[in-house]
Amino acid sequence: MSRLPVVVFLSALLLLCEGNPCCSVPCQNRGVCTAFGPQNYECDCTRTGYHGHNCTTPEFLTWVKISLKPTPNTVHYLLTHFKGFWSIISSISFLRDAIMTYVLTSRSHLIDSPPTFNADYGYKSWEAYSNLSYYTRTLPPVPEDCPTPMGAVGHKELPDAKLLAQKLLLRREFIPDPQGSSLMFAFFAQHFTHQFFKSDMKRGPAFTLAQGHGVDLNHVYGDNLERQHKLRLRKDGKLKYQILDGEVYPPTVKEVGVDMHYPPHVPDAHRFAVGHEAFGLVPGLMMYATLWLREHNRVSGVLQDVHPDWDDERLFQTSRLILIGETIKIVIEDYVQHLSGYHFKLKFDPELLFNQRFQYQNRIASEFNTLYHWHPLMPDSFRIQRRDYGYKQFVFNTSIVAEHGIGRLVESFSNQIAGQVAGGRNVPRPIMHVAVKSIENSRRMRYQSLNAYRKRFSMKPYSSFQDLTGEKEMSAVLEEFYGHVDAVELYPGLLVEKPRPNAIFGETMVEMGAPYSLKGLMGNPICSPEYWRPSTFGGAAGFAIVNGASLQRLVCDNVRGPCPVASFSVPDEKDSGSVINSGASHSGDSDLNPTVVLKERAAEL
Ligand code: ACD
Repeated sequence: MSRLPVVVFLSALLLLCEGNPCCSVPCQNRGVCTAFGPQNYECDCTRTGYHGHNCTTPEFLTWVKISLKPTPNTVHYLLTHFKGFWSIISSISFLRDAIMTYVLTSRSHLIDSPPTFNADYGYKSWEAYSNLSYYTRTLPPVPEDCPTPMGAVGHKELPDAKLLAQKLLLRREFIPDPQGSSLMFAFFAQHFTHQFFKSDMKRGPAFTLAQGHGVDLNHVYGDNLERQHKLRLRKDGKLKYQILDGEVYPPTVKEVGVDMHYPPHVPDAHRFAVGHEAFGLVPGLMMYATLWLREHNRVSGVLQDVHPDWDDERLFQTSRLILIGETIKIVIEDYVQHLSGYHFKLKFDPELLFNQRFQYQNRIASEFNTLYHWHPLMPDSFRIQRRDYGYKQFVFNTSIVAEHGIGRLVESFSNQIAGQVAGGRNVPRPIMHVAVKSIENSRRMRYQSLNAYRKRFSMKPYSSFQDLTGEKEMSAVLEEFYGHVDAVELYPGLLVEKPRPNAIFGETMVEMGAPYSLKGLMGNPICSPEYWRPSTFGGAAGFAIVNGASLQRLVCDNVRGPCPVASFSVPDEKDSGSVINSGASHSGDSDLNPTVVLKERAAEL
């Protein structure tokens, strides 16, 4: 687009906008707008690579870069096609390392570190930087004195949140994820993210109780020392547990005395106590909580064998670091790998960043929390060992966990397909209220529009409603509700966005989600040069546990009897129902890799 129409458009917006000239977001390319009275503003273009009144003129090097840079959709296409090519590239170690380093740096450079704004500070301040009880904000809130809720465009009032959700988000008929994500994936997402998305609703949606702002496993160990001490056995570095039917499960609330959120009808015996107060909500969460509890006690046993002289505290603390490492490894190499759909093999290797410009710190952004509301993943009902549970029977029913056992749950959840997240109209009715809340909370926090976020994350803004949804029906509803495509809100926009071909998400979810994710994972202190060495993890044995972690291994090391295939994607019809012999040696990768196991089984038959 030539620059003239942009300037004319921005000037027209400015005329419309009395009060605060920054409401129309005149500064482009991450330039910072400062108002001087109702008519004047200044754009600070420092280090943006652009100059000019509105930071719209690229410097020479920027011009070269943007001219050569492929679009995100092109890069995604290349990475999700040409399987043979990527399998060769992934097997050549220096090429794999170079590409992975580029993925990590190009993504994490999009995140401000140290963090900048929060819901109450749209300009830089020591208060916003230092107050860990807030989520940070990637884009400042829309100023209070703007003519419309989205700044200067769109209607004076936003559409009713319930009506909007009903017309655009509510599921008509279950739409399965074309990438084949399983419920094992969906519950992992829910379990894992609740350690850093933990809004303090007493104070409001802009506040968080998870002040570690990252992967600290507070959902396993509790988010404060008092809770942690109650959950610990205080012997051999272990966590408290109980034995049911010969297997380890979390202890009861009655036994340990920590607060858990259970409704009154849940009997004492079924009130399991774990790190996160809300994990009694669904059996999928309690399944993962049980797996990690078992893993913690298994790892502390391994450490104790190597260091018989270590006390309870050191065994506990070192086991926790190992579990943090295992989690990051599983998230990058199993979870993000699945989600990306890439044929390029992602790699968790902190050393890749040791000679790069990278800050080992992280602050969870409110927008990251909002975009992660992936409720369309949830099915209409939950099928466990051929029994179908509706929401009423599933929610707060922890008896399911010990009744079926962890192995059976893993098997069932790995075989049931989750829903597609983008594309609209796939939020199940029983959890629609969460989607409505998410819209309301975004408004309370004065989020900027979907298009403002697209620009912030180096995407072209959508030019029309149809450009956004890729169809006519929902785009007509959006037009009626918002009046202008630049006024579409972030969360509804993400959920109605056209999915990429055969994908779970649209472009914006990935281009925003990936930077937050990779920065959050690699910004963990255990990935820093001083921490990332065997001694941090108790020596070679502990370091090997971190470096050998996978979802399949987590399951096989912690279920009794035949080990089910544990997978973030559902198997092809012909493959379902496979088991892995947990009595087999776990020394190599191949005996725990579900694909390899399935192929080996197929060859046997
Ligand atoms: C890339 C890798 C592929 C990224 C693909 C999808 C990303 C979309 C959403 C976020 C996905 C996962 C979140 C995982 C971890 C969150 C960790 C947060 C830690 C604080 O192309 O870059």
